[in-house]
Amino acid sequence: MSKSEDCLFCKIIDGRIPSEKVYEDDTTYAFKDINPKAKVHVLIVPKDHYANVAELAAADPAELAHIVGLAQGIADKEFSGAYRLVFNTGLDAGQTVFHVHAHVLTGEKLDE
Ligand code: IU
Repeated sequence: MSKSEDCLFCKIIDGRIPSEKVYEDDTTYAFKDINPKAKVHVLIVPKDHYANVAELAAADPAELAHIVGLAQGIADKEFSGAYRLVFNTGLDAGQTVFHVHAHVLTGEKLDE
């Protein structure tokens, strides 16, 4: 499992920083965003460290597909199956944590 020592989300996955876990399996961890932008706002992260979604897609497309499936599952459980899936990629797009994470926004009708 590849880790990055200074990475905040690696520390969350390891439990060194607390989080409100909603799901975990061998490869993937999901937790509530501390600053929710929707009624349900979950971050899904691969346990392996990749800086962004392009790196993840190139190295492990099956994990990316797994994350999409988990997002769908959360939206099915929490709402009507509708959700917004966002991967901010790069500083100028608002990425602040450089461990790839899917924002899953659901639980209510979202603004367009
Ligand atoms: P961004 O796409 O890199 O901007 O998203 C980072 C998210 O991580 C952001 O929505 C924060 O609220 C969230 N977050 C968190 O849930 N827990 C933390 O300890 C920290 C950030 I720091």
